[in-house]
Amino acid sequence: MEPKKGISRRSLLGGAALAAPAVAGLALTRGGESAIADPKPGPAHAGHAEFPHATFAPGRSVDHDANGFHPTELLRDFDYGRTRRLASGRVLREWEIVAHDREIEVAPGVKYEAWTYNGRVPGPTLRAREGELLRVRFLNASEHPHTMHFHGLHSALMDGMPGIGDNRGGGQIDPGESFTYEFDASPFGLHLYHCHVAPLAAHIARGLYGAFIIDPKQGRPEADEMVMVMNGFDTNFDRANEVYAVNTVGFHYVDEPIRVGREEPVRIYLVNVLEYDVLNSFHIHGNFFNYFPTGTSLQPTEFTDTVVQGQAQRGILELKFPYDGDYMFHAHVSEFAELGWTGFFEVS
Ligand SMILES: [Cu+2]
Repeated sequence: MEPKKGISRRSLLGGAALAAPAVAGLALTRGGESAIADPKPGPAHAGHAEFPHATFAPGRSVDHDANGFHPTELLRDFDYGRTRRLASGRVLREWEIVAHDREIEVAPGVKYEAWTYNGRVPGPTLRAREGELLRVRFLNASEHPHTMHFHGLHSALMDGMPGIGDNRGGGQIDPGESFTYEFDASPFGLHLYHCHVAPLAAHIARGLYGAFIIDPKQGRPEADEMVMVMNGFDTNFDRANEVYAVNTVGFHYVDEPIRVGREEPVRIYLVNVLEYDVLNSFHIHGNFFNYFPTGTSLQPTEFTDTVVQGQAQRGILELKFPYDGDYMFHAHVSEFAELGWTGFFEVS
């Protein structure tokens, strides 16, 4: 299908994102119209924009305030909800999630008509502890029908599937409707939630997803914890992504490297929600990590520097950085890396 707008995956891959960031904006144009970058060269940018692989638009960043969320803050932002103890002694944990339609900027100058949970993409990282009772009140303030489909153990009525439980208020949640999902926090591990209304690819790709962490009863060892949701954006709706990222904004962690301490334990909750591509991956430079697939065992299965995930696969990475310096992390699908899925750790 012919792209509707001036940006295409092919034109981006042939452009400055790969090889010529000094020509600010020029190679990112197609048919003479500016696609992503402003042709005005910007001021020298903080972070790593000077690296030759760099960024979509040197000197420019997205308007995080307008987006209403910031990928650097979102990285370590865990939503524990509200808790109270039931008469049985069990902890009840509750959240309120509202679906909104909202335009977001996924690369400098590239706007995307997203559908969001609580106004952000990815949605809030919901975090609970194994064995708790969880309640998620979902209000659909979008113009489209949606649901919240959680990965985990629960009854069919709580599955967020259109056609199941509609007569009891669940199933598909139409605009203006609400529903409260209730289920046990089980099993411990790293999970996710997403909308399950058809066409599914479109509802997920628009931004309706988030990470869902269930901590084991005994917890995990102290660490600098962060969430990385690997995603992408089909900005011209041709069922191929133009922008790839972790936590939505392409090259954000190149512009603002993730600061970590040398020899400090780091734990990454890595989730792949990417639509329209079969596989995604994570690779780190100059280091190795222990990998816990789905986080459902406390024993790692692999000590590696690269992991591959299909859609909805996820896993926990634990590592330490033994040396100071800047360490790249990126998809080891080179094409994704060159379209935004690249970042840096800054170790000191
Ligand atoms: Cu939806």
